[in-house]
Parts: sequence; C-alpha cells; structure tokens
Amino acid sequence: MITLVTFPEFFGSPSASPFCIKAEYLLNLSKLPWERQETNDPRKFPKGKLPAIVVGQHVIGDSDNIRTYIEEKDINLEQGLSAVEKGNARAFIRMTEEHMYFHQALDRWENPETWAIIRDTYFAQIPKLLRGVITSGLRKTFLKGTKAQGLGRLTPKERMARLEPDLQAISVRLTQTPFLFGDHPTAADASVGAMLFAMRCTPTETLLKQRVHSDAILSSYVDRVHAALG
Ligand SMILES: N[C@@H](CCC(=O)N[C@@H](CS)C(=O)NCC(=O)O)C(=O)O
Repeated sequence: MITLVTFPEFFGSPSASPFCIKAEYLLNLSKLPWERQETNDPRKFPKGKLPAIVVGQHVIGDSDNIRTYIEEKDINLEQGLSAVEKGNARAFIRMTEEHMYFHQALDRWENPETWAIIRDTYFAQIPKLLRGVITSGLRKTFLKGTKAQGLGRLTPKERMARLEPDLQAISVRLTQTPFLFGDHPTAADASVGAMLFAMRCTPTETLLKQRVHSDAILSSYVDRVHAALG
C-alpha cells in the first residue's frame, strides 16, 4: 500500500500545499490503492518538504518523483497524448510549479491580513505563546526566498500583471477541451488544477483569489479536475 504524507486540508481544499493536492490527483489518476497520512511537520521527509509517499521501507519525496514512481509501474498518466502534446504538457507543468506557485504562496504569506488568519487557524496547534515566534520565523524565511527568486519584490498588482499571461494560456486551451489536453484528465491537469484550486481557496478576498474565483472557465475547470481526480 502507498501512504501519501500530506499537509492537512486548508480552507476547503484537500491540502495546504498545491504539490500535495497534485500528488493526490496523480495517485487517483493512476488508480493505484493509497492511503493518506497528514502531518504539519515536513522536517523528517526528503529535502524537508511534502508531499512524500511511503512504500514499504522506501520514502519518496517530491511530487515529480511520485509521478516517476507511478510511471515506472507502466501506468500511463498522459494517455492519448502525442509527443508534441507531451512537450507542451511539460511546459505547462513547469510554468505552474516554478512560476505560478510563487504567486500562490506570496498571496498567502505576504498579505498581513491573510497571513494573520493562516497563522491563527492553520498553525493553531502550536501553543499560542510560541506561535508568534515560530510562524514569524517561517514567514521571514519564505519571504526572503521570494525576494531572491524575484517575485517577492513586486507589488500585488504587479504580480497580477505578471501572472495574467499564464492564466490566459491555460484558459485558451480550455476553450477547446474540458481538460488541458483533451476530454480526459492527464498529469498536467493534476498540476494546473491543483495550483488554481490553491489560488482559489485563500481565506481572504485577495486580487489573485478573486481573479480565479470570478473566471468561469478557470473556476469550473478547478471543479472539474477535482471531481475527476479528487
Ligand atoms: N518540488 C516539490 C515542491 C514541494 C514543496 O515546495 N512543498 C512545500 C509546501 S508547498 C513544503 O513542503 N514546504 C515546507 C518547508 O519549506 O518547510 C514537489 O513537487 O513536491
């Protein structure tokens, strides 16, 4: 049996991490049996991050490695895609995970109003006396990383302008077919659907949340991917 180790549910989405949601979607797409184990502490998992799967004695961290594990079992997560579509799918996954992810995470961790809610709900299990110190350390480290990455230097409005072409690229595909590469979900939908879901479940009305929530194409896509793979 595969055990998926994941951050817990977050404001109506299956996990606080879009990568954990993606892993859940990939496992469901694979139809392999699996069970869920929740933790808030990723420190003892590979690279100190989640998701990870535990299979017997093996611990496999990173959603991309989880995908490889599934594909090594001769399970096709891109059924029906041509070589060119597979190349395009890879580019969509990279756009989502290496660019859109930072927008999604900044939307939660930077905005003081949103952050206060997350600190006092998501991190509520940390005793109140310690919570402020621990969580502000986590936040400081995260924001420092986004300054180095670059997006952390932009205002929320500038970030929205930077993100818009990515959202358009997704939308334009979805005007053709219900999923990114056809009538059925594939690995790219697991990444993109999970990231948009994460953007849509931010607990305050940020520009980013409103953008995804009010977009009929994107929002119905989030629901469709979740209905198929959640
Ligand atoms: N490339 C990794 C990214 C995973 C990742 O960034 N996980 C974050 C949550 S979204 C994490 O575990 N962060 C914990 C930490 O940095 O302490 C994947 O695809 O699984």
